[in-house]
Amino acid sequence: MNLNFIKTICPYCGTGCGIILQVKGGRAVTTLADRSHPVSRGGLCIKGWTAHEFIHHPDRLTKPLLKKNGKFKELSWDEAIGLAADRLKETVKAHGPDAVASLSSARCTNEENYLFQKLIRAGLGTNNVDHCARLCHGPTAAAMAYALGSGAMTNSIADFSGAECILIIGSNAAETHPIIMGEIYKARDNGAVLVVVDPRRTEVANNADMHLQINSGTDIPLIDAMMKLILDASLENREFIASRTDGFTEMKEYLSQRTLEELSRECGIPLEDIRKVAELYARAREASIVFCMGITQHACGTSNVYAICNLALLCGHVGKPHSGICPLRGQNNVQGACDVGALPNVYPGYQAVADEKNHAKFAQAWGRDLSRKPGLTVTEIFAAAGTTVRTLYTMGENPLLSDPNQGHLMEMIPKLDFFIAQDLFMTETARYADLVLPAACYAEKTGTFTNTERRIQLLRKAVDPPGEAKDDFSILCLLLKAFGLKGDYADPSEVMDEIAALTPIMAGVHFDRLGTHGLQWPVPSDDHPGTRYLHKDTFTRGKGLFVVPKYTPPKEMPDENYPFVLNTGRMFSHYHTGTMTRRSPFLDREVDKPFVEIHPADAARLGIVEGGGVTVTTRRGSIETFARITTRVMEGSLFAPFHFSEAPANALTIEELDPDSKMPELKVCAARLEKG
Ligand SMILES: Nc1nc2c(c(=O)[nH]1)N[C@H]1C(S)=C(S)[C@@H](COP(=O)(O)OP(=O)(O)OC[C@H]3O[C@@H](n4cnc5c(=O)[nH]c(N)nc54)[C@H](O)[C@@H]3O)O[C@H]1N2
Ligand SMILES: Nc1nc2c(c(=O)[nH]1)N[C@H]1C(S)=C(S)[C@@H](COP(=O)(O)OP(=O)(O)OC[C@H]3O[C@@H](n4cnc5c(=O)[nH]c(N)nc54)[C@H](O)[C@@H]3O)O[C@H]1N2
Ligand code: SF4
Ligand SMILES: [Mo]
Repeated sequence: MNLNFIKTICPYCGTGCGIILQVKGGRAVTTLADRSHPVSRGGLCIKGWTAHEFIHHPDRLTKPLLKKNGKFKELSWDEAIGLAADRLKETVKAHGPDAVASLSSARCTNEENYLFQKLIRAGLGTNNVDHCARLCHGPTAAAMAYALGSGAMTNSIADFSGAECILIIGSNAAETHPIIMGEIYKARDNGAVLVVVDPRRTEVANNADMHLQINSGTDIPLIDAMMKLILDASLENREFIASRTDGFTEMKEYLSQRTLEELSRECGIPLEDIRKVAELYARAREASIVFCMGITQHACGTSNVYAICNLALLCGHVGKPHSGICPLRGQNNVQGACDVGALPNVYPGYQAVADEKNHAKFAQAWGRDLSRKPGLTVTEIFAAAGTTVRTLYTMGENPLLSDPNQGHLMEMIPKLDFFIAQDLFMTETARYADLVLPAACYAEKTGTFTNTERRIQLLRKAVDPPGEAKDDFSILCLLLKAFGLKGDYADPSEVMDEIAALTPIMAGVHFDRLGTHGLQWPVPSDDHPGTRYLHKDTFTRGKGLFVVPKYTPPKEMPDENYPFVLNTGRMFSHYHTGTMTRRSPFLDREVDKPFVEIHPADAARLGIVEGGGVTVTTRRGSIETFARITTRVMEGSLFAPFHFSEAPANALTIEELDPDSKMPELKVCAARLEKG
């Protein structure tokens, strides 16, 4: 039997590694690493190596399904599309366009996300389109766009290896961005100092020169103290501050209001350690800050990111090679989904909906009158289910496991008049849907994904979708036609040409230019080679802006009844809600059941043994899981991954929101732990 080797992109994290799917008899049988790939260069992590394993799983959805009397029945695509379009139109007619809300997908291609938001904006007339970026780097996008003019990672992955100092704040990159971690280790091998700020002693922390084991949610006091110490030692970059920034006077005034002792006490790090790190960062010729969910998933997430930007501006560590502010984007195409407008307040290319010029431009291009009102965010959509939001359409999201306070979602989703879910599998969320549309996975389609360093890369079709499943592109084309919009695109490259024509940062992006290396936006014209790092001579907004952060301690702190701090997140071998990784035999063998990390002293006190059953309870709910006794967590702290539907961490989490970005405080709430 013939073997085919198809070069494509890993469907998991935002590193965007190059994989080669080996296809035999129409089935993807092996995944190989692509040595010619500019980022991964022949490396992959365990999830990449097994990226073929879920593709042909018998649980894949193969037919559209409609729920009748509580049971799903198959129906034809014609019926399914007709029904979806009718129900969406009826909702608009009866309750107005804003009664429809939608979630697009960071797992889907740029072209699919573009078509999705076009359908919602031009077809239905609402801006109610959002996606999981809200629960991820929403605060980053908000803060960096305001302070620097662009919400994206400023530098490239290849820049890490040349840095002299790398601060990793709230990122467990060794497990969550392992190939990028390899570049960071390269920097360390070249002599760089590696400092990790994390309440847990993660694998990254184990491999660092210094680990600041901070109290959860206190990054602003820590960074403020660093800035004060840098100023006290006159290590700030005066020339950079004078020529390239605004707001420094206000920043100094703000910093003068707190004492170093107070700040050190608050974050739990001795002043001498803070001083050492501050000096290492400020004195380095080139220094990068890497951050992720430990920074963003707090009720002061946006301010946390302002604090990071302030520190980089103070030392002039941005706008040059090997230095920068580097939010590691999470999902394979979360960068792209944001870039092409799957957000309620911006059209493709971050062009604000509220700006009259943009409104006119898109209304003309799409030939429809568009809403001027920014739409609802993920967290607001579910709060409004059954009242102002009547019909929901989700593509490639599993909010029942990924949104905070699952119990609330279970209560709200059934209040909808109609719910359409489009996924590869019958997820926990899809089970609540009225209409389920079976979608093709990454290996079954073409299009582009944009990785964390803004690199737009080609995805190539390797195998056919199972049964009657269709790629999201084809499903969206059918729906667009049902709404009288253009739906006869020959292929995704034609959609990219449309995106390019409307999106200045991607104006020069066309499929025939993407080759094996892709292109890093901004690509303002057809002959532009792409951009390795942003803000070179001037910030996208002109001057970089110091912004005084608003520190709020975590909303729910431990007390007598709930004495533990519960932290949630990820682990190496599983990915999010587990729809794909838990169907990979290899990954499932690695870790096949849920767990919670507990400090040995707490375990001893409560009589809990390694691997023993425990119950974790918060004011929202309770889960039964298994104990992992480890000094990775501090005494009085717990850590639970959210990959396991049988012990959903989000049954426990709090909905407290960051007012600036609507990010929930997923990293801190108060919990109780019991044996059994
Ligand atoms: N294996 C795997 N890889 C993934 C994913 C996955 O599900 N599995 N998901 C992808 C996605 S979408 C994302 S967004 C990224 C996320 O990647 P990461 O952000 O690296 O992952 P998390 O485990 O959510 O959290 C990172 C760290 O933040 C720390 N933290 C918690 N609270 C605080 C705090 O107050 N301050 C500081 N400084 N640190 C804190 C946690 O202890 C944790 O070690 O990973 C991507 N890669
Ligand atoms: N407690 C807690 N909760 C969290 C977090 C945390 O750290 N702690 N992190 C948050 C973060 S950063 C994120 S990014 C979110 C992630 O939240 P989600 O995006 O809801 O999680 P995923 O499991 O990635 O869900 C994606 C869905 O898309 C489907 N899918 C995959 N490929 C395709 C495709 O090509 N087409 C279609 N139609 N469907 C597809 C998958 O089967 C899956 O059901 O979770 C958030 N929730
Ligand atoms: S690092 Fe991310 S993109 Fe690379 S193989 Fe692993 S999951 Fe895939
Ligand atoms: Mo994420």
